[in-house]
Order: sequence, then structure tokens, then C-alpha cells
Amino acid sequence: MSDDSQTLTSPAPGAGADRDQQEAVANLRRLIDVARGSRKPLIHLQHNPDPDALGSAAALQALLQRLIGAEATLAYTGRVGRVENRAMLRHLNIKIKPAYKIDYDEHDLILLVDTHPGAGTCRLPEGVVPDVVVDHHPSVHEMEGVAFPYYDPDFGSTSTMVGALFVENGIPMDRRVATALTYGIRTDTMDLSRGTSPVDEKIFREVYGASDKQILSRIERARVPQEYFVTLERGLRHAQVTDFALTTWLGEIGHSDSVAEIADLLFRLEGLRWVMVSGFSGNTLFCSLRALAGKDIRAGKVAREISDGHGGGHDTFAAAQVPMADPDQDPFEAYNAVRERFLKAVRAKKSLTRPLTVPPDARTTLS
Ligand SMILES: [Mn+2]
Repeated sequence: MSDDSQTLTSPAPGAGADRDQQEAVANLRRLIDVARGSRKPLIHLQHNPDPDALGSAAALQALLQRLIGAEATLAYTGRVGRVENRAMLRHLNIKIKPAYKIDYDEHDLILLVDTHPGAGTCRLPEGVVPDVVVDHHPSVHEMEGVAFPYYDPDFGSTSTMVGALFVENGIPMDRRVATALTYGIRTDTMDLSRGTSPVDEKIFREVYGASDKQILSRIERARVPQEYFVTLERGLRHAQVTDFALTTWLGEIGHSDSVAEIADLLFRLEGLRWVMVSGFSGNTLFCSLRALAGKDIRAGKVAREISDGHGGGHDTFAAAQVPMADPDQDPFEAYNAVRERFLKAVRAKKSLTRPLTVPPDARTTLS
């Protein structure tokens, strides 16, 4: 969506902003109504939480503290893999607890952030229905039983949604929360370049202005372990360019964020319209998809198709986590099967395939 179409469809310059504020006031009211009286709130994060999940959860925790004076516990499943994300936890003192250590019955208020019931990234224990859902991911599921579904795919990030509750209601936020939200918005929207609305721009300006630039820099430039380069080398070596689509195989990965990390990097290749990067951990095949925005480009739909429903996401970026049911299945064969389906789904001509750098079995010399 271009800026031009925005100004053309907006009724008047100020009207949209007023509406955003009215919505934020109403949403805060609903949050207070649902949260009032809670002594032990719990915020459950998206599986393998990313900076948007971590930032929005930390901010929601601070907001609840202010509104009802109770300290919410942050619970997560999966892993925080990427070094930047671990640096974010450390530098911003965000404390998260593994969900298996949590007794969900002990908590009188359950809030779900950056995912929603029914989504592949939601790992709430069986039977637990959240009271509040804060999420911006497109959904095909009904939020049944959720007292306050604060759900809107027009937002570029969940961090923007929580940020709006602060900013539009004039609630002050401290530097730590502003920094967490800044990093959440930045990473989820690729520096406001994908899937954003004017609200994201506005809220980002506010939180960035109040953020700690030193800490932001420390998070963004976090040093990586040697393993990162080993994985990267495998990704480069196995990369094949088929027509306008690049696919590659990372083999066994230490954490599921690797596929997204390498996908972002390889997507910079000129002429590309699609990228799919895969790797495996345990008996799960992880795939990360990137697509160039365009008419009928639906990366989320492709991710769902190639994984028999084990994937989803946005139009230009999506992911799939394919279970490999048979323990004897060769992960590379599983990848090849998914790759075939992917190339078919995006209609890339297989005859136009070449290695990105060298053939996978090439011997290279340093001379
Ligand atoms: Mn998000």
C-alpha cells in the first residue's frame, strides 16, 4: 500500500488520527474492565518469541502494573534463539519463564500476545482460553470465549498495538518499555518498510523518541557465535536459484530463527521474487518464506499449502513447521519434497535452475 493511496482514501487528514485515538481509549477501557481485580495475571507469548512478542509482552506487563498494580508473569514456549533477541532480554531485563514451569490454574487472568488461539504459533496448554488476545497476525480462527480480543491485522506489529494504548491515552512509559517497543516494531516491520499503517509510523516516532539508543545499538550489534557462520556457509552452498525463486537447505539448526535470519539475508539477491530457507531440528522441518510484494502474492497461503496447514503468515513473509512423522525419514528428502511443492506453488520454471555460488559438492580452494 503506497502513501498516495493512503491520502486518497482518508476522509480528512485529522479524521484518521482521531479515530485511532478513540479506538485506543475504548480498548484501554475494555482492558481495564477485563483485568480489574486480577492479582496474578499471566502473559503468554508466541511460540519461539520474537522481538515483537517480547517487546509487546514487556510493555503490557508495565501497563498492567500501572493499571491494576499487579505484576504479570511472562510465559513462553520454544526458544529465544537469535542472539539479538537474547541481548534484548538481557539489556532490557525482561524476565520470561518457560511455560512448563507455570501452573495456569493459579493465574486469574491470561493474556496472549503476538499470536491467537488456533494459530500455529500458539502453544497455550490444552483447554486454556485466554481472557485477552493482543495480536496483529491475520486469522482464520474465531476468538471464541475471549473476553477482550484486541485483534487487528492492520497494525504492523503487536508492539504498535500495545504502544498505542500508552501513547493515545497519554500514559507515560519508561525508557526500558519504549526501547523494547522500538525494537519490536523495527524488527516486525523491517524498519517500517513492510505491512505498516500510519498508526505504526506515529507510535514508532513516539517510542523511538523515548528509547535508549545505546541499548538499541547493543542489541542490534550483538555478537554471534561461530555456529552462525557455519550455518550460513551451508546455506550459501546449498542455495539454488530457480527462475525467480531461491531455495536452500541449512541442515540441522540450533534454533528455528536461523531459517528466517538466512532468508532475510539471501532475499537481497537481485531479481528474486521468492525465497524459501529450510532446516531441521528434532523431527521438525522449519521453513521461512519471503516474497516480493505484488498482485496475488500470498506467502502465508503458500506456506500453508506446502506444509499441509502447518504454516502461515503475512503476504510477503511467512513460515512453516512441518512435522516429520516417520523418525527414519531423511530430513533432506523431506526438504526436497517441500521444495518441489514450493516451486510448483510459486510457478518457478525448474529448468531454469543454477547454484547461487558453487554446486553443493564443490571443492573450493583459498588461492
Ligand atoms: Mn508480530
